[in-house]
Parts: sequence; structure tokens; C-alpha cells
Amino acid sequence: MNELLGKLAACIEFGKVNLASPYPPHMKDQEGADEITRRALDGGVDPQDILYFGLMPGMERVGIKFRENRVFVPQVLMSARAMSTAMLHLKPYFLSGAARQKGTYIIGTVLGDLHDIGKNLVAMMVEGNGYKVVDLGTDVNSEKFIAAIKENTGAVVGLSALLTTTMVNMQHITSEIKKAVPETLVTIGGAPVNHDFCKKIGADFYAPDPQGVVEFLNKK
Ligand code: B1M
Repeated sequence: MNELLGKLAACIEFGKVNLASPYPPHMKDQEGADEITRRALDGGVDPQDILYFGLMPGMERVGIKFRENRVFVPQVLMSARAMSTAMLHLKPYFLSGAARQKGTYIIGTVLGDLHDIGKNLVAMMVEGNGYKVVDLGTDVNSEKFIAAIKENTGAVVGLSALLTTTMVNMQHITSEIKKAVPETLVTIGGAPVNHDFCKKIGADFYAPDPQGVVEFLNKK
């Protein structure tokens, strides 16, 4: 089992989706995340073990390399693709309750802002690390965040903004969330924001990158 999950972790780390995938060149003609996940399930490996000891370590390695500028957006997207392909096999087990996720993370790009590439990377990385992700998309107002929080008790929220004109909307959204469901933890990120801004608007945590969000969620 260890060898199989080790191979699966490598598929996620290097973005090897399936046997037919020519990427990455050093894994050409080898099985990818698709086949290995199927084989592991058919061989009786617990879906939770596949997630925790195969997919998540691979995604964590990508997150760290991305933070250290050792890989870039395209590689992360390939890893996320490999991860999503594997998750298609695992989803039925999670939905049936046979396997447990670590918690729920609600994410959206704030009102007025249509940039979603960074937000999607955060969502993929968080999902890849064992959390259920509720992605509200872009241009999300406080009402939508609050409705999602009420549907997902105990969820942590992530706000993303890429514009200096929309980062200010984070303050209103955070304060409305805290008014409606005071115990909710709000994380923020995106190119124009920083730790001081996070403190100023009353949010709980600023992460400069997806891995920072994962580390916060794992610690809390
Ligand atoms: Co826009 N845009 N854009 N744009 N765009 C920027 C952000 C800009 C810096 C370009 C520039 O002028 N140099 C500038 C903002 C200037 C400012 O506010 N100071 C800008 C502008 C002005 C605009 C428009 C207003 C342009 C116009 O119409 N006049 C317009 C606004 C539309 C709107 O949102 N209402 C606009 C539109 C667009 C496109 C639609 C064309 C497209 C978006 C496509 C899409 O997202 N689907 C676009 C793009 C692609 C960019 C740039 C080129 C790239 C952004 C990106 O995806 N980066 C950008 C310039 C640049 O950054 N070079 C620019 C890659 C991505 C992986 O990084 O999103 O920073 P990033 O995410 C990072 C971190 O920030 C962090 O993790 C990610 C990975 O490390 N992170 C989080 C992000 N969210 C997080 C949340 C977290 C934690 C970490 O916790 C919750």
C-alpha cells in the first residue's frame, strides 16, 4: 500500500493526470493519479488513507515548492488537475460519509472583483489537503458568504481580492460576517492585501499564498 500511495503522491506533486498524459516528460507512459487511485480503491485501500497518505502529501509538496518559487502557476494547475481526477474516484465515499474530511472552507473573490486564478489555486490546495471547499466564485457579497456559513456550521471563510478598489470591500464583508455569525474565522489574501490590512479590518488571518491558508487551517 505504501508504495502505491507514494506513487500517487508523486503523481500529484508532478501533475501526472493519467497514463495518456504526456506531462511531465519524466513520467511519460506511466500510470497517473487516475489509474493509481482506481487501483488503490479496487485493492481495498481505505479512501481516507488515499487522501491522507497519497493525495495530501503530494499537494503539500507542491504548495511548499510554489511558495519557494521552485514551481509556477502552470505546474500547480497540473497538480490540481491530477488531484481533481483522483478526487472523482473518492467523492462517492466522502459524500456517503464513509470517509471524513478535516473541515469546511468557504472561499470567494469579494464584491466587485472578477479575478479568480489565485482564489482557485487556494481552493484547490485547501481541497487537496483534505478539506471540503465551498467555492462561491467571484464578485461575492456579504449575504452570499453569510448564507454559506449558515449552511456549513463551523466553516472557516476565505476572502480574495486583487484590486485596490475591491480590497476595501473585505472590511464590510468581514464585519457583516462577524455580526451574523461571530465565531466565524475569516482569512484573507490576494496581491494588494497584507498582515496590517488584515488586522485593520478585523479579519483573523492573512496568508500570502495557498500554503499559508492550509497551514492556518491545520493549526487551528
Ligand atoms: Co486584472 N488587474 N483587471 N485582470 N489582472 C491586475 C490585478 C493588475 C495588478 C494589473 C495591472 O494593472 N498591473 C490591476 C490591479 C491594479 C490595482 O488594483 N492596483 C488589474 C486591473 C486594474 C484590472 C481591471 C480593472 C482592468 C480594466 O478593466 N481596466 C479589470 C478588473 C475586473 C474586475 O475584477 N472587476 C481586470 C480584469 C482582469 C481580467 C479579467 C482580464 C483577468 C482576470 C482573469 C481571471 O482571474 N479569471 C486579469 C488578470 C489575469 C490580471 C493579472 C494580469 C494576473 C492576476 C493573476 O491571476 N495572477 C494581474 C496583474 C498581475 O498580477 N501580474 C491583474 C496570478 C495569481 C496566481 O496570483 O491572484 O495574486 P494572485 O494569487 C496569489 C496570491 O495573491 C494568493 O495566492 C495566489 C497564489 O500565490 N492569494 C491568496 C490570492 N487570493 C488569496 C486568498 C487567500 C490567500 C492567498 O486566502 C483567502
